[in-house]
Amino acid sequence: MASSILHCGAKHLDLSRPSIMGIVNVTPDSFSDGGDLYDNAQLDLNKTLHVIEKMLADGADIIDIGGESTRPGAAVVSTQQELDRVIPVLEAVVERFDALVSVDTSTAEVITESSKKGASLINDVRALGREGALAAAASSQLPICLMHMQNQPQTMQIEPTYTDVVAEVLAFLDERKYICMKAGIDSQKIILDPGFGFGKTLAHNLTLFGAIDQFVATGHPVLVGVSRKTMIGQMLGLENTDERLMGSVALALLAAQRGAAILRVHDVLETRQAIDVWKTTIKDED
Ligand code: 8Y4
Repeated sequence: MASSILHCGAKHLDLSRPSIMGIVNVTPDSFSDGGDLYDNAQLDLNKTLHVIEKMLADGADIIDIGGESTRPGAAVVSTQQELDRVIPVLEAVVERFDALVSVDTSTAEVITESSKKGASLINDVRALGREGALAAAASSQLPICLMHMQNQPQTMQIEPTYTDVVAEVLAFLDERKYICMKAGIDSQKIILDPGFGFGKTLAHNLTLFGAIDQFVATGHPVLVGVSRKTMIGQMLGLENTDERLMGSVALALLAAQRGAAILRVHDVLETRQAIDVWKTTIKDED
């Protein structure tokens, strides 16, 4: 069984109920919601803090700040650019709010600097595969989310291929977890994520979604990120990301019911309400 408290530096996360991670993209070129925090290619820090304040009021447990877009075709960011985007927002949030901040990064320097500036968690779509990231994460002593991706963001959606998608994703995460533990990362601080949409067809995503219980059975907290993704567009025949709210909330709720510990979402209020009505119906069964 996963422990019900995740220690995140000076703070902690209660895992006895599903946690909501609100997405904050500090990139001018993000797929779904990037850019709206920008004015003339300049991040509006005040607007960003208002968005975050609302997410926290709406019931977010964690704020996930990312400075690199992983959309296929998105511009490559330098380490300095990523630091310049993420660190000021992290510092401002830590100063103003008593919130858990997760930093969505694969870059060693960003991991190290974020941990010094009060980040509570590292979220890496490359599962600490980049040069120096493993050592940086180990030194930070923060919890780390290891996500599965086939190939690289630029090429991952060209022709995703698996013999057994569930077995391969589980094996990849198990190997990355073992490498983390050898590097000195506490097993209790490892969060696993199948990586919906990262080098996967709709069929792969659906098979993985149906196997969430197998990820939960590892005993690690499981993070699920499906919010507004293409898989929902494909299921419902919706091109526009802003039409994917209901599908996103439904899938998040299903993931939580299947044991997902952390839901990474754009729409915090709606997801919180869905989770809360579900929890109310099972209160007496606890
Ligand atoms: C519309 C909306 C279309 C969003 C595409 C997207 C995950 C993640 C992302 C995830 C973890 C995204 C940083 C992709 N997804 N981190 N990050 N798990 N741990 N695309 O599933 O949201 S970014």
